[in-house]
Amino acid sequence: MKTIKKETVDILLVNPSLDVEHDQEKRIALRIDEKIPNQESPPLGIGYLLAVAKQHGFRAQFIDMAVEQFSVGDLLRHISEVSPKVVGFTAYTIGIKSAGYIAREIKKQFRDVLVCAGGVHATVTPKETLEEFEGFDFAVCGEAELLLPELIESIERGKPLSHVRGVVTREKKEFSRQAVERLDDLPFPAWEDFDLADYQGCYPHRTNLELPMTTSRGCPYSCVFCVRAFGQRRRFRSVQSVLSEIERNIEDFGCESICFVDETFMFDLKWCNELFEQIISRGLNKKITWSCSTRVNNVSPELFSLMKKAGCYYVFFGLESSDDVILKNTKKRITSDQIKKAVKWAKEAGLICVGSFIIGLPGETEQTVNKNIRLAQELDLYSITFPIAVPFPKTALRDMAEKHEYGLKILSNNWDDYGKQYPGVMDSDNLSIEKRRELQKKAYELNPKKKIEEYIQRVFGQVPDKCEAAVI
Ligand code: B12
Repeated sequence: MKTIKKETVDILLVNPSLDVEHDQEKRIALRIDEKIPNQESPPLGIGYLLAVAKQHGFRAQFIDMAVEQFSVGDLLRHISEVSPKVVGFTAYTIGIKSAGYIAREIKKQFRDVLVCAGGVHATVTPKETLEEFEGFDFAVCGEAELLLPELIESIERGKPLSHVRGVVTREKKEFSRQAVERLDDLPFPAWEDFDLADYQGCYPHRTNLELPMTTSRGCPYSCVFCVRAFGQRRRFRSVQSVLSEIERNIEDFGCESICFVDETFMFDLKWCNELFEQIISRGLNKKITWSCSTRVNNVSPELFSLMKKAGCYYVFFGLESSDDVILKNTKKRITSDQIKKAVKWAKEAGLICVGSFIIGLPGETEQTVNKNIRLAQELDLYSITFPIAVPFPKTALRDMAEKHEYGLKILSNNWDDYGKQYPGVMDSDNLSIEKRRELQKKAYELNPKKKIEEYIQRVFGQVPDKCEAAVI
């Protein structure tokens, strides 16, 4: 755990937790490998915001309440010690109620401290968030790097906030979602402000330190379950900028692996080939391993081989369904045939594959889930998850459920339920929530967690060098 400094700050960023112990347990439960303390990576958006604040000479601090084991009382005490001008919460939908509750507690004690909501939930539903949670003075809609300096300055000078683009107040009628056009102009995430030992990485990456990176923002696809918080226009960084950040991560932080967390990493194959070639020619593949997620169209045996050569350790496939009709209903724009081919090629190239099938997409029946379970067994990925579909706000899936399309219906509008199995947030006429849970249990029983050494030995016939050297 990092030592939290007690000096005054301009902005205090907070990842909320109401029940620190429970959230810690949840983190532990997510672990795939028991020997790795936890498997999360530091929040990239916060890393960027801290870097921008610093670049403009502002003092910013971040508290991850679950990681730092900060109770609400601890946070209130901390606020009185560091006197921030603004406290900004970052929250996905599953965290917004905690953020809203803590915001209200802050306002009760510190009337002059402004409190705002940022992150995915506030981005897609800024007005609704302000209506639902009285503790927030305003919300920030979209990517906040470019507006952050103006926001802090306006607060310091007592200027109205409503003129800051991307800031949404209860009174403001018109606002737009902010997007950074020139990603190369952003500073690299300020990992120096984190205790990186608290974050070991997203997946079972067997290295000392994995850091997340993104090479683009926005995704042109229209999968119905996705929020597309960054919009559909894909903006991307130069290969040079990405390489410089990798080098900085190695030199400054001793980073041993990178997890590319772009919504759609493999999009422009010419760009990808250039990045991979450059990683090899600069010898970075000898210093780090990396992972990414990819769609199953847009790939080839040659591409996977090049990725492997460039140090790729594993790939995550968003498979979603084994059934072509359901894939079509989901607007995923892939086929089951492409799924089989992509996994086969990736394994042949020596890449560890992980993936997920979503239970309960439009048109799903017990038979189609069983088909997914069988395909999962056949694909024999290192790790496969079977999340039950969640109709997040402003997704096409939620629209469908609200219109009762495919017999879908929403069971709960309580955002706290959106990250839980019980009571369940959506089901359909032909697949009840109980049935969804029962099939999920069956899916995991038939596709149990695997031991990585055994898996590598069995599938690739040997333990690759990186794994032998890896610290567990
Ligand atoms: C990478 C990723 C992850 C990684 C996170 C890695 C990391 N260390 O950051 C992992 C794998 C851990 C993850 C987990 C989950 N994820 Co996820 N994830 C993503 C993904 C693909 C990219 C996120 C990212 O890195 N963005 C890059 C940074 C720069 O953006 P950012 O964090 O949003 O921050 C910017 C703005 O939001 C804003 N901002 C953020 N915070 C704040 C705070 C303030 C005060 C202000 C002013 C501004 C601000 O400014 C930032 C800089 O521009 C998104 C898709 C997307 N487009 O968001 C899904 C996404 C965020 N994930 C999603 C979900 C559902 C989950 C899970 C709940 C899945 C699950 N069932 O387990 C978990 C929850 C984990 C948790 N701890 O709560 C959903 C969220 C939907 C919703 N409405 O909540 C998304 C949108 C995908 C989707 N389905 O559409 N995820």
